[in-house]
Amino acid sequence: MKKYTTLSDIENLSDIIQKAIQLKENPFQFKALGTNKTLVMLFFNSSLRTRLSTEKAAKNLGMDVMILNVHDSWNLEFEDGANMNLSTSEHIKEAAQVISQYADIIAVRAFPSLTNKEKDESEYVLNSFVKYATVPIVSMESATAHPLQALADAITIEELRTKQRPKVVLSWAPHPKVLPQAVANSFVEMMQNLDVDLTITHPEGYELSDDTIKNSLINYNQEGALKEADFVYVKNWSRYRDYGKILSQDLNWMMTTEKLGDAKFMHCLPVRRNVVVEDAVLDSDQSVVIEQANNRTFSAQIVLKQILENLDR
Ligand code: SN0
Repeated sequence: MKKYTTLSDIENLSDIIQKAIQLKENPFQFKALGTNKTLVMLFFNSSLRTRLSTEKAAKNLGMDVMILNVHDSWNLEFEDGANMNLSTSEHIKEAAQVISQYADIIAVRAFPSLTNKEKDESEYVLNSFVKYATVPIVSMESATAHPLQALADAITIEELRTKQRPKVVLSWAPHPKVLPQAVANSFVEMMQNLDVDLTITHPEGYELSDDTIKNSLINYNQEGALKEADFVYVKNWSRYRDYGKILSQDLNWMMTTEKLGDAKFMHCLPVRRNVVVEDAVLDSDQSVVIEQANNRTFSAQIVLKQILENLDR
């Protein structure tokens, strides 16, 4: 693997899922691979799981890890040809090359603005690192995608499925904040590439981009969509078409034990209790959110491993 910024960087999906599951059995067996290699993790946004699981994954492979919260650093300029006489102190052209002197792999978290659709969709932060860094880039959630989460979710479903082709439902949930579509986008794309029966359910107006939906089934009736589900992935996202907007009348979309039926409950976390999902679901043994979080380590570890194996020095 040369980089991991989109799911299409995965060469063989079923193979990488199986290899991640194998890593779990003996996480330290490739400790020599990362010795004397450094992962630099750059955060433009908050993180709990991503930061700790990716650091753990790197350390399991013997790597050194350095973390920079970008807001503690210089204000970066991304525009080509900018006249930098205002608030930005350093251009990404220098910054990315400089960080590359200290890193063998750079991981970046950069959420969207959710105000400027075109700019968000250009993925200018992530893609500037891809363009100007001289080492491989890993996305730790970008404006439009969260590929490490989707890989962890695929591992979780593979481990827990009790039938060849489980029914998976992505169910939108209410939320007080304007959230990205990234997790939903990557989850849908991942499910489209697995042997699952996928249904997406959300109120009208919350359609994801056509590029994401492709031929996937959308059912605006949550109850109908949830029938006979094996896995229910609950997630809020803000509107894509009326970009970054929230409709007001959403509250009965919260996931409850009644709606969940016999399905497993999935969420990437962090989750707002009793807004997105009621306590009884999260506190039941149908919730697999902790397993998902655990699999974040092995999703990151298999990705870092495959990139380390491809480093030409
Ligand atoms: C982020 C999102 O993309 O939805 C990260 C998920 C991995 N979630 C949030 O920002 C939730 C913040 C909140 O206040 O609930």
